Amino acid sequence: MSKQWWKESVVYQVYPRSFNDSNGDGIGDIKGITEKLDYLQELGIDVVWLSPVYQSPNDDNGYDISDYRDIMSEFGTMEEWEEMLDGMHVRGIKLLMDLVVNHSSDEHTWFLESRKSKDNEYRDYYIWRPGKDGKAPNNWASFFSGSAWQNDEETGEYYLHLFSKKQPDLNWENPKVRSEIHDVVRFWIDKGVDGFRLDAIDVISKTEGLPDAKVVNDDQYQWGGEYFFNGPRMMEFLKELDDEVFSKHDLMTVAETSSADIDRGIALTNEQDGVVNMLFHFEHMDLTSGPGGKWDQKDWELADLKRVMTKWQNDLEGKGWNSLYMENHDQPRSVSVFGNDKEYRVKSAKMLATWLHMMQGTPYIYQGQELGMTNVRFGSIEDYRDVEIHNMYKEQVLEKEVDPVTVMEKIYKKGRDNARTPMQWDASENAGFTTGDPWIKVNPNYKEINAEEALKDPASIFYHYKKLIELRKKHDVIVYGSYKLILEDHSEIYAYTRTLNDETLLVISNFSDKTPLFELPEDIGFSSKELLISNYEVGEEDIKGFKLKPYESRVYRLT
Ligand code: ISL
Ligand code: CA
Repeated sequence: MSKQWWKESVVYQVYPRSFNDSNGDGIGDIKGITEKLDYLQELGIDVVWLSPVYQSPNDDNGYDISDYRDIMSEFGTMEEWEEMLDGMHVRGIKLLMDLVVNHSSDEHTWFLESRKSKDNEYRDYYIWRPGKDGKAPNNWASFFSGSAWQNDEETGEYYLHLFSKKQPDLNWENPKVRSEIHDVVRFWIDKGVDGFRLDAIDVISKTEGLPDAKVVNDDQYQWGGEYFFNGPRMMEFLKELDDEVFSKHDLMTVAETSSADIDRGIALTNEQDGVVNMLFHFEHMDLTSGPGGKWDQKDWELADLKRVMTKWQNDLEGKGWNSLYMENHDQPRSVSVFGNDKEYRVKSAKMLATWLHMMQGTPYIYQGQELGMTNVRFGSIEDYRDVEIHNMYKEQVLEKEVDPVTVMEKIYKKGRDNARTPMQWDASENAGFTTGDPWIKVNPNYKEINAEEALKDPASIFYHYKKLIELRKKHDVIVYGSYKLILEDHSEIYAYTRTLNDETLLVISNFSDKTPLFELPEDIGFSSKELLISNYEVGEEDIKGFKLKPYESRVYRLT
């Protein structure tokens, strides 16, 4: 397996709106990030993935871009962005920008032109169709509820928007659009960025004719995924982007692909003719969703988590590369879903961190994950800010007359604002995030859970992450070792090994508040053992068989 810096790195995701507000307007900003670079350096991360900071009307918090070459006024200026980048580079931290090019904002000049007339030179930058029998051109549902089509008065035609109606899909079939996108990427490479995260990149190519989705229930709009996920020209478009731009530089690239299966993962990331370095698949995140999507919720099972993670570990080995993540700005807090955010919050957050970081792939930490930040339950829908949450709430409560209490419970479980409450810096008002009114409320638990406390406490989750990152730099086996699941059928313990030459890591995690017995499989032989990290005090124990404490995790290095 080839050695690469991006395999050896740990990435930290910053969601700028919620990270740190430097000027008291209640909105996190670029200067706010620069102020916290020492904090990131202390943690030891190698790369920052910065969610979008481009000019945007913020219908979807920057994922609706109105100018790809300018910084959002609320976030600061290009000079401040350059200072931030310099501040990162001086500290040995690299920067990934978010590339959101499946769609733009409807306030982008391309779209303002495009909507003007059917023969405008920008018309074909977007996907316009006449209506059918006074209705939308097809029955596709948007990711964010309702129809994926919006009728536009100017010309009477509809435009496609897989996300919000302020996020019209760009028409990648048009070579001019693709070359504009290449230019945007070059612009940021010239400014010195080190890579990109490719937003929703598995929906850029739509099936010709945009066929109606299969009708599976009596909803007005239906899921058309089979006609826009992994569309016929997706790999060709990405290959072109790689050939023309990415491959000419030493970049790190990661594809966000909510639909990817193993074959797609290999096609995207293999080192021969792949198009990106690694991908975010969603299979483990989807364990809490039923067939009806994210609002059709169910409980996850450890057996399924083992099956999914193990499949990606084994099947990508030597053929592609994993991103390891349990959180981001679209997902609820991992300690609230996969751990225990009450009595065992600290223990289970450390266990999850260890369990994830010891796998094969590049680990991602989402801001606040290193503090064990938790989900939030705001009392009123008015306290929520996310367009996805509001669209769903309106559809369910106003149109389908579902009981609002039921809908709020769904939001508490999976709403994206769980991850978007302000970063908890200290115990002062608004968690030290802002001196003004925060754009979204702070999680009320900030007095207990915050960075200042964490930095004072050698046993904090923060220092546990720091140690995991340090271990990664010391032991090649953590980066390059091959994975093997052990104790496959155990209902509480998730254990695996990583092996490189004559070194084996033994990673044992208890995913329960019980005290199950760990029994070492007989075929794991060793002459000496070294405990690399744990979340409880561990004595000189015989590891052939021992009882684990609630959410205990340990990593041994066996030689
Ligand atoms: O998180 C989801 C829904 O809750 C996913 O379906 C998500 O919308 C999808 O993975 C694409 O996400 C990305 O693009 C969106 C943006 O809203 C997300 O924040 C971003 O991560 C549109 O740009
Ligand atoms: Ca601000």
